[in-house]
Amino acid sequence: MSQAIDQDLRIQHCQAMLRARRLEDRLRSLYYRGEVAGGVYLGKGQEAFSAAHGLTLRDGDLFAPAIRDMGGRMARGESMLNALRVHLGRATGSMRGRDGNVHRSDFAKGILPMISHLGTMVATVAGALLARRLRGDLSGTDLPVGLCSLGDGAMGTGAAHEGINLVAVERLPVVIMVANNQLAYSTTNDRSFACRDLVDRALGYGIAGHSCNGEDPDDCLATAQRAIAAARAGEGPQMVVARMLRLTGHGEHDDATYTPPELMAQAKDCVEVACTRLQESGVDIDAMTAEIDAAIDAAVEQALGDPSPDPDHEDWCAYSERWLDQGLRP
Ligand SMILES: Cc1ncc(C[n+]2csc(CCOP(=O)(O)OP(=O)(O)O)c2C)c(N)n1
Repeated sequence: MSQAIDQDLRIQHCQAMLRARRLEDRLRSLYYRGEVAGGVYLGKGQEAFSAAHGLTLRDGDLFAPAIRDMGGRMARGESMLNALRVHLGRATGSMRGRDGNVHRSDFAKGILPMISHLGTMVATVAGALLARRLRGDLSGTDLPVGLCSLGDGAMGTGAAHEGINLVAVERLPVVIMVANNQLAYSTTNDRSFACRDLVDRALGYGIAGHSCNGEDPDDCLATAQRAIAAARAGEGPQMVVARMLRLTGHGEHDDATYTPPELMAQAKDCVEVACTRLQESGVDIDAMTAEIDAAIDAAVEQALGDPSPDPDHEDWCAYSERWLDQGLRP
């Protein structure tokens, strides 16, 4: 159910979604041009849900994105140039050309490097928040929040279960954001879980559960605001489950022809929904898109001109040592 959302927030939300969509469209073409080593994994269809949560976080919070969270990353202000440099394997990117896509982080913005897409980040977020509790930084009713992104497939892993149970027992200010995009690789929901809805699991863990329509941008914003506010206020972990369809393959090497046609026929594209709504209220979406595309053009040109890593002149220091040297901490 949609509820009234402030127009400025809707615009910011749509901007983050469009940045994600247009940047990922470009990554896709770079992949097909042979410029990207390794895979390209896109969040097409999930931008509204991801960006709503990213937008609702604030400085000092932690965000553990999964592979389809370009929306949330853009909403947190991740640099498009860095995302391109990492995908293109450039020495100037934050992974220094050692990893080609989804493991990039930005500690200054509280974005953690993904270990795996399959549930491991729940315990990582829990550990980071427990460390803050030990330091005395986790009391009161205005808590830093840890946001952890999972898919419907990830919800079937032992790592996710152990992590969610841990955050529940410790009553940590964690929001488990579950994007049920109805496919895990090619596995449909009926082969992934037997409960009515993944949100029903919240009850079993002893945490609050929220359902959300992932195709409705306003509903995504309203639900993210409710869940993150509750975690911040000390009400314990929250689980938000949204339904949408993955509108592309698992990765761009996969044409998704296995997607059941009846799911495809019912699916709505959240970016189109957001743009149409704003256009109807007088916002110039073409101008917004043109501005984003110009920024992407400039970033692509710069990243393509950047050097690849040179093994003869590598200092081989670990990424963690580098960010500790810079005084950054998760
Ligand atoms: C422990 C582990 N098992 C399997 C994989 C391979 N794998 C990567 S993504 C994925 C499917 C994930 O599905 P879901 O959680 O629904 O997320 P989605 O890809 O739909 O966003 C699998 C099986 C893996 N990376 N790690």
